[in-house]
Amino acid sequence: MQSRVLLVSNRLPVTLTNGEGGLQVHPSSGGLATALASVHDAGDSLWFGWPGLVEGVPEAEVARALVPHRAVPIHITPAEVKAYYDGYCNGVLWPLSHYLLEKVRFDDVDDWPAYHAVNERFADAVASHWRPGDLIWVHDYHLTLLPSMLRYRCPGARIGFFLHVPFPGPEVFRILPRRNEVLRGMIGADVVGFHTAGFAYSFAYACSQLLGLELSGDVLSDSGRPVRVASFPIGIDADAFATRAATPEVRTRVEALRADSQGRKLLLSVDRFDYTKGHVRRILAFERMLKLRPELKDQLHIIQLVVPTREQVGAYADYRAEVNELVGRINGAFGSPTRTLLHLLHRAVEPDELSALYVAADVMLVTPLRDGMNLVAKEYVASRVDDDGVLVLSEFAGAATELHEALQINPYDLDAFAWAIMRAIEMPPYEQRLRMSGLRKTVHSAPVAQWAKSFLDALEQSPTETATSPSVALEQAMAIVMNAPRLLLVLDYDGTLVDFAPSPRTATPDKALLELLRRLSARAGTSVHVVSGRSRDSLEAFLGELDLGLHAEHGLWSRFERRAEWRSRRPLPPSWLDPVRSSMARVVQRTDGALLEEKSGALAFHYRATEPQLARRRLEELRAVLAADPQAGEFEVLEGSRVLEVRLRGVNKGAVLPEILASAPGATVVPLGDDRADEALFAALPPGAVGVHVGTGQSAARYRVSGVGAARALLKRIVDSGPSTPSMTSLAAPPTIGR
Ligand code: GDG
Repeated sequence: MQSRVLLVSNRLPVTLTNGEGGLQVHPSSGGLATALASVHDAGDSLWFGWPGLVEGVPEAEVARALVPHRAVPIHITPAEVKAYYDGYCNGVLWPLSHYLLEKVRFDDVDDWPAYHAVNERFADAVASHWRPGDLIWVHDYHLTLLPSMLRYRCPGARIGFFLHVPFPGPEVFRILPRRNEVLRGMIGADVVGFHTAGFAYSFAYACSQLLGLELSGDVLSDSGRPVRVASFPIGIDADAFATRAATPEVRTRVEALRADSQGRKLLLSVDRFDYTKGHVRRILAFERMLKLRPELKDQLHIIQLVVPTREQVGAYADYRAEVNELVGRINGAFGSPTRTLLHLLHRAVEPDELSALYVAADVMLVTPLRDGMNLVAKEYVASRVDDDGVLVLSEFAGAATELHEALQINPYDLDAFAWAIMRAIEMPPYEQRLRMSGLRKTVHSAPVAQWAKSFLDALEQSPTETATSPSVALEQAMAIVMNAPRLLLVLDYDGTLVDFAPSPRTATPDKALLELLRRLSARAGTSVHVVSGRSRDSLEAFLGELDLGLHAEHGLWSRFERRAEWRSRRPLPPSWLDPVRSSMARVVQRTDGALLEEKSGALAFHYRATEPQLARRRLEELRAVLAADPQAGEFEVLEGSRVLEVRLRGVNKGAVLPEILASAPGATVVPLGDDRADEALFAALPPGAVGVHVGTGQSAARYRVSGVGAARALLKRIVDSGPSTPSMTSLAAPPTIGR
């Protein structure tokens, strides 16, 4: 691997504090920091992230202190820590990803703007260091918007995104009010990685259902730009854990721990004090077990190491209180004045101490309610150099997809959970060996360095996008556009002026859009045309009262002025329409959520609301039927965003352009479009035209903006640069209903 890597995560691998001895640098703890260390230590990389709150130290000094660590600080204000980190990251995205919906705080109005602003700050910093050829690797749920923000800033960049937490099932993800923004942010990457194939599938499904993207194999198509979605299960440095487990320092600590346990079996758990980690269900399972087998209380010593985490987030304080109360209850009921049954150690420990705990534990309980992977499970296994010990593992940890020889449990099923703990305590040595040797093989076979390498290899092999001009170039073009004596705006409708809606019929123009178009068409020297795949009726109903040129069915029909007659470019109806309509109608009838749109020279099979697997099967069927049609030579099949359209051969947006250009000679042409259908328009543009692609997809357009909001903002600037017109209130699109 030759390229320089720009690593980006919320936290830097080192944290700074400003104490009595001046600025101090400490290593950050946690799975992500350890995992990426193998890439960072290997050489040519820079790491961008938050160094922690270092108040009272000039930013330049902080930056200087981080230079030896090849780290670039991104500063976050105390107010942002509250709204971005505690609020949106850990009050919304974290509980939602772990299916704990009652913990999600949806209504804090400051959280989302802060999340967006911090992502923008990261984007500016990374973009200012990026050089062509660099790989950018963005990590985790704190930075979901960053890949797309970088795609606008760094033309042709290779961008990877890895999510360390679960991607929830699509029905859970749909609850998130900003779901589309988050998905659009992530698909700005070339490779989007997850710990399991299940998470990858849920993400692809959500993109398909909510954004209308097509999935083929493990590649999503963002208007033709491939986005690879795949699983890259993270590993650990198993050799390092095995080596540490055998050192004399660790062995001495193990002896001490065993002496403390006084011949009782040691049951261990190690987790951040986080409600996803399942402490409550685990303690309830102990209680259930001890009620079933009270004699076990004298044979066990239970240690739960709970590492302090996110102490300022409200939901965590309630959780800590609940756990403490349960611990009191169980020790009260089953402990004795001389021996504590369950020890809750509320602190972080040194690596040697952690290793000693792993080695001393007869049974390890890793039982989260949900977990992206869970490295603790793997670390315990790697530390069991004698092939003994038993791992009890929640089936809801990503690690469960790899660690088959663990005793897997459902933490919600208390009875089965309690029985599994008993089975672990009493497991004969030969079965322990059998299981543990299998587990160790798995953990040693996929070290963490290999995880990083396979992700970066996939990223390096991803096709590079043709470099698109960044926002600076668009600004220069806008200066020309705004000063041009004559302007010709050629606008697509769906996906450009309005957002994707559950049904094409519901994507009606809102008041702000109608006002924007009215003012654009009234601007001196400006002609506005809308070229859409929609039918005449639909365009007439949506935009008929405005002074626009309208072009329906990709330019098959045109109406150059308000109330003028529509004229068709070809004789209609085409001969193939009836038989093809019958074949398509038969498929639609058997496809939940699909609908057939009929136009004069085209038929469109819309499947925005169809379950993606079903849609894929029906599309295969439909393609085969159409290819075998005796009149196939007369029509062409075009696939767009969740739509397959059959239409007259040779009708496309590029074919209508010459006539539109002839209606405004000498004008500067500004076309805007988001879809594959708009590429025919971009390909046919005269020199000097300012083609603007809307979104992150692949495009021949020279410029791009991020989405419908940005497209409208650009049009508003054009309006405002013309002779003065009454001011508008808001141009923001209202939230789309349903999807
Ligand atoms: C996220 C995802 C995913 C813990 N206590 C101490 C300590 N640790 C270390 C462990 C382990 C790491 O922290 C925890 O990693 P996990 O994977 O268990 O959990 P999260 O922090 O929630 O991590 C998770 C991970 O990202 C990686 O992608 O697996 O699903 O939630 O390495 O050893 N280390 C020390 N003292 C402690 O007291 N030194």
